[in-house]
Amino acid sequence: MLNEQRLQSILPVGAFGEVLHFFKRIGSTNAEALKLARDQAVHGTLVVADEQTEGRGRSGRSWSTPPGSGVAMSLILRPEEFSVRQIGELTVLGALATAEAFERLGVEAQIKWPNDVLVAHGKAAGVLVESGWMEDQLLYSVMGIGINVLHASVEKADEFEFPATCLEAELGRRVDRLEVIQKVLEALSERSAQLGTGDLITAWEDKLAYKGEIVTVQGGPMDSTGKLVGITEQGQLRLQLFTGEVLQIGVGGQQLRPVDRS
Ligand code: BT5
Repeated sequence: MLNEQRLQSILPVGAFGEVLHFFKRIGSTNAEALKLARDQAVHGTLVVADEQTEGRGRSGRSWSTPPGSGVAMSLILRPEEFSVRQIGELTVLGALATAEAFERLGVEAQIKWPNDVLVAHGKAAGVLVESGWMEDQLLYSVMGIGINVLHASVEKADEFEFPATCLEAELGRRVDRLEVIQKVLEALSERSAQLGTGDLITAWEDKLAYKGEIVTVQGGPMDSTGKLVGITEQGQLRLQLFTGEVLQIGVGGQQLRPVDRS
């Protein structure tokens, strides 16, 4: 069971979760965190919900968090506490920390550029970073992480655009969502010290799914197909087209798909 009291028992983890807002049911933890950030909530404020009714993915897509089965968490991050070189680095941090938390729980995880955490080729988690700006000045960011923990979290998997899985299916045992949150926060805490250094990108690239394979990136200015050769220091995808040219694609709302896994 996930509740405020149990969550408080593991918080804070490093700089995260000194302030907690827990909801049994909410529209979107990211929407709530953005509202709190506008109202001056402090760096590291954590919003967690047992169920989301309007969970958000990127580019207007949705994220499903049925009750009692998944993790929906959002962290408020203030730029004065972080040396973020590029806003895209926060997506890197979120996906990497989630993948590392999964490994500490006992499953191998890969990152499908830019924001999905895959286990056994199925999507088990997604990251959504949203920010508040004043003109070109970054005021705050919210890092939202959605994780499929128990079987019920993927009961609507037929409706998803990409195969989905959950930790319970891959570990073959029930998993305590509190433990998942704790492990993610620990990994975030460790890895956030590496923001602005190349270390984060190197670790991310080691876990990159489909490296050396042919993939399609859809949803940018145009769809592009080519060999996934890696990522740049800024977290852009390096895609080698059939002409030999290497494209660098910045983190946005795109969707990456393998073309042929045979
Ligand atoms: C994401 O978007 O993967 C980002 C998901 C972020 C969710 C967290 S939960 C806490 C916080 N509060 C929010 O409101 N959001 C964040 P994207 O890459 O655009 O993928 C969205 C697509 O994933 C959808 O169009 C579905 O096809 C699929 N999908 C939806 N729910 C899923 C689930 N539980 N597991 C796997 N795939 C899912």
